[in-house]
Amino acid sequence: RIEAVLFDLDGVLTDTAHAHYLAWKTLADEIGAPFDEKANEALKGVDRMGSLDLMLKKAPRAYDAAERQALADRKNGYYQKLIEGYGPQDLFPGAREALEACKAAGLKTALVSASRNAATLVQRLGIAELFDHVVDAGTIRRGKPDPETYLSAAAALGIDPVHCAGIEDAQAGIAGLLAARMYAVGVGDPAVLSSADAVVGGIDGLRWPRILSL
Ligand code: G16
Ligand code: MG
Repeated sequence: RIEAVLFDLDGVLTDTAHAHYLAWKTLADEIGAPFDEKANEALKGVDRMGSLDLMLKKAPRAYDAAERQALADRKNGYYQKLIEGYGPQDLFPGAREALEACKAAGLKTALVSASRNAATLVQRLGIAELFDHVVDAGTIRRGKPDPETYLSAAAALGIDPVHCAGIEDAQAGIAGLLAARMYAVGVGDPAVLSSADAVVGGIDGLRWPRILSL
């Protein structure tokens, strides 16, 4: 029985996944590293420094720790510029309704984003009050695909992980949910998210009575 639903942010509730891609793409072009949307799939859900390391794999030269920190900060600057004007209009269709349906059904909800910008974003999107818990990405030692993000949310909600479902758009997220022994719902391309327990095209495609009866 599902008692809590854990929502990823980027790519599930709003289209920041594309903003992250554009920010990485700008940085990659500046340093001459080949990077495209296909390569970006592996970065989805992965924390900032982990994403940087993946992007730098094809960079023309190596970067030391101080340089990598500066590159990560630069990417975050580009990203923050892109999300400056975000508001409720940037929620995916059905996102608020999905959260409200969970609350109406008596389920607990949590935000399980790997993003250090997540708390700011949910405020701007006007959905902060619909979460019982928001994971602080800054306190997570091992990010997705490690299960820590999801297990910390379950602990904060006081719900056994096996009674949690999670909704994710990233391969790393589905892997993390399964490692946490949670029910994994993928949002996006079934070919990319093949290990998920169920896949829907978008958050508006989630049939809530079905999810609730799992
Ligand atoms: C998101 C994105 C990732 C991003 C990460 C860290 O995770 O999917 O691409 O690298 O957050 O973001 P920031 O640089 O803002 O801390 P999620 O878990 O919401 O999909
Ligand atoms: Mg995501």
